[in-house]
Amino acid sequence: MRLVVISNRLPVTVEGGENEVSFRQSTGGLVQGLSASLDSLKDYTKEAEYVWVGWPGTNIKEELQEKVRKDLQKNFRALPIFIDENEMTGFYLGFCNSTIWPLFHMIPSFATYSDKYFEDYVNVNKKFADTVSNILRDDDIVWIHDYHLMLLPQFLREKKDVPIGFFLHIPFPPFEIYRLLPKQWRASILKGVLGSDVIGFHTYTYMQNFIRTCEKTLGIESEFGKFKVDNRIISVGVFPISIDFEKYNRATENKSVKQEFENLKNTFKNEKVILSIDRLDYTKGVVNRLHAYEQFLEKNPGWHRKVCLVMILVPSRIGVYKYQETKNDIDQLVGSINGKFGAIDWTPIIYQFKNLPFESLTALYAKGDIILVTPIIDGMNLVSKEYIASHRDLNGVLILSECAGSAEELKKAIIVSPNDISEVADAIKRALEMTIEEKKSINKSLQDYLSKYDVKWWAGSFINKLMESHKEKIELEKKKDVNEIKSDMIKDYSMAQKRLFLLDYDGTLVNFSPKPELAKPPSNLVKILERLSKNTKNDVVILTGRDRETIGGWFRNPDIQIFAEHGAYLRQKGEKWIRMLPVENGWKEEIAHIIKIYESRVPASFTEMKDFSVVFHFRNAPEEVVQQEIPELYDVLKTLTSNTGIVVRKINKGIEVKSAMADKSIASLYFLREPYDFIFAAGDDSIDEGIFKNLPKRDVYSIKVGDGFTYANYRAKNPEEISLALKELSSIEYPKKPFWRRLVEIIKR
Ligand code: GDG
Repeated sequence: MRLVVISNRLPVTVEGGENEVSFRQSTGGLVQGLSASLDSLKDYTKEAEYVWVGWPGTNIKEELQEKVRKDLQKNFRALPIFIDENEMTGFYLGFCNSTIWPLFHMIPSFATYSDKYFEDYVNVNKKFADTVSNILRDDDIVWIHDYHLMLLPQFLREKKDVPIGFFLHIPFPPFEIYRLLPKQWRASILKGVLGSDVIGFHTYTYMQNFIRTCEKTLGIESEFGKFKVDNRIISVGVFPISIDFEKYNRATENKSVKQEFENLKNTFKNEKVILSIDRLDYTKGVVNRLHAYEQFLEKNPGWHRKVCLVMILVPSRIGVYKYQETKNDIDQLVGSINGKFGAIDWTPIIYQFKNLPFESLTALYAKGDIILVTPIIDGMNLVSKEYIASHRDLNGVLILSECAGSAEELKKAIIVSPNDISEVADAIKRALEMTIEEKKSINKSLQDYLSKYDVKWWAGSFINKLMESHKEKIELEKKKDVNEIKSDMIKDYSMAQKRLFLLDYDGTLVNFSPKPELAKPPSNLVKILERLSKNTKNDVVILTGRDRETIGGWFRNPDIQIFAEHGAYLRQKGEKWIRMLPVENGWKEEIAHIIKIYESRVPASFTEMKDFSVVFHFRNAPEEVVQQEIPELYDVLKTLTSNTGIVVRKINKGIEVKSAMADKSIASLYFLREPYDFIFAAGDDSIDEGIFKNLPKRDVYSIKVGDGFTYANYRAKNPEEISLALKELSSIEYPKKPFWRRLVEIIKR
């Protein structure tokens, strides 16, 4: 097995001369994280076999491409994707960084929408799919990274069915912001990501946003972080990225880091060092941070000459206007603060706009008395984690924005609102005055956490999940059709002494029809169930959401047992209907009132009121209206009923709102208390899965009707296959009446 890592940028940058090229290791959150974790993948991939696919960071002349490809493959296990300069501009500076980046960071006013950019985005994603599919082996697993490649999972899946994971390194915005993308783009992107088997986010908030956005945009439904789309299960999970803790923690053992650290100590003999280290980006909150530092200096003249803000800004996305604008604002503000407070012998801000080598970066981390990490919004933020890890003496203070993903983990830091300038200014003072004991206790616990949940843990847990979901998929595909196991089933049935049949009705015993009342059972089906239930060894139970009058009217034979309205009513062998649940239906009118509003908007829809549920049917409504109105109604109903005993679920062409206690899977337990040595259970939708899960492991023939994920052991293509199986079972052991007996019966009539 080989891991194929795909990201927009390769971890090596190729610098192209006219006739020659040289290679340089790239920096950046993702690169740092993955490089460190690849070694730890030995557990999953033999000898950590991997290949990294991505853009080499520069436009390479066609004549040089073959040489670059060979060098990268040989020395870096990397496969380059060469992209035309014009297309790259539209893709990277355009759609990625002028549309997705601002929108996903919830700054919609910075986003631009251009058809040409989106076209480039599609084409580049296709190019990745073409190149990768050419090298993919059957036993590869693929891990795609970040917002540049959100269409790739689907494009790749269409070419080769291998396990595909996708990880988003930036936030996923709430639906209301995501919706600002033009309609076609927003659906394509979600469908693209859903081509994966596992989708990972840094935090639960991003994950929830994604799930809700998929539900509202595509009308699909999730359960326990899993989508079932077509015949695939897609798991959505939280995997907070981290750092190579050991590498940062031991950095000062390195000779040159030690030397730089000593130099810094000399330079800042009389000043406390406040650090500010980021890639140039408007999301990082640098301008606000400078205002806070300014206010701190204003409020605390006693600290003048005793502090210095060392600000490193790493050049990034040169060519995107908003970045140049942010840079201008920062330059101006630094000048103004230094001008206002500085003196011949004191510069309040030392500012560098460049990329530092790792040694200088870690020496700075180790020396910095305080670090200000105050992004307006940040997916995770690795700088905050690297600083804590690098401060081996436990003597630093992290001031961290509550809007960084890392704030969900590093709760013991001084947490601030990045827009509250006074709060940040006061936090600087508090940090400067913090006792060594307090700092040590905070940093110790943060370091303990980071050393345990490091980047290896991150990558390992993601890959683990991907492997698990792959195993699950193989199991799912292995499930046999009921026709293939019939002879075993008949044999087991014949030998059994006590048998149970748990049968869903709509979609399982009969096909769906345009109107619920038309899905009447054919007379042969009624006869089959009558024959089966007449056998004293058998308990035949229909479990349905239908009301008891309808279902009871269709199956009048008292030997057939029925749970109606999802288990709210039971008709046991030879008995009358009994109510199984207490009546507590105050909510029904309220829900019906909301549904009525949508009924008026959705032509040909209607509402069915049952004793324990309200069902909104729209099977005959025009598809475009359904797509427009139903996700909204579903969302409204779910929100209104959260934290109540009411559940909302999608059914075939409908939405059902019911008491949580009226639940077929709970009802099935009523019969499952008894020991049976043969169980036949059939169902077609997600609610029947609850029944399948309840069944014992042995002597069970559980059958899912139709495609899709299931906990059942076997599959049937349609209700006809179920009827046929039941028919065959019903004719076993049903003793043929002797001729004289039949004659007596005829005479009696
Ligand atoms: C994205 C998400 C998420 C910085 N300056 C220098 C330098 N760096 C390195 C740091 C750190 C990385 O760059 C920056 O990572 P961040 O996480 O802070 O931010 P983004 O670049 O925006 O990363 C972010 C991340 O992806 C991972 O998922 O956390 O939220 O936006 O590793 O050390 N490295 C060197 N010199 C520098 O001057 N060598």
